[in-house]
Amino acid sequence: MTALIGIIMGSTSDWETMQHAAQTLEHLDIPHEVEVVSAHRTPDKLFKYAEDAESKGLEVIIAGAGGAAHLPGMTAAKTALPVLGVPVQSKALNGMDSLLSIVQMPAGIPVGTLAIGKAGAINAALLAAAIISNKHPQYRPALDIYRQQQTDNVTANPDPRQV
Ligand code: RP5
Repeated sequence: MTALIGIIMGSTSDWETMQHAAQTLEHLDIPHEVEVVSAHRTPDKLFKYAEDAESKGLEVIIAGAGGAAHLPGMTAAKTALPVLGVPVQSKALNGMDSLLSIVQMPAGIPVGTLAIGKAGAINAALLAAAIISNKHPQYRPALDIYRQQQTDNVTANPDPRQV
């Protein structure tokens, strides 16, 4: 099935974080693709990926990167598709560098920026799922079930000492 959501990341070292986006989309049964595309090490590949994304069927791109994290912003500069940025937790600055690099886009080229690390990766997948569900309502029930299960888990375990 043609991928609707593209997950890209600046390095294989980002996979530890970005696998949570992929796992979430697998759980929701939404077709997606995963690829390492580096803004700094493979800039030509990044341009081609972003330029081809829409014509090959992608509707949302999730881009994770750490440190001087230019991948989400440069991707957004080369495609009109929605780009969701995930700041990967860097070793030196705990991801504050990644967050600020991704979130502080100049007006005109938006990147929807999520939280640092695993939470951001999961939420990027959920947000991407919500976006594509507007056009593909068959994916909406899985999102509703996901949320209901969270609610059920909390209400079924109200005493934290027993979890
Ligand atoms: C960024 O540099 C990547 O997104 C990664 O988070 C960071 C470190 O990359 P490696 O040196 O681990 O390949 O471009």
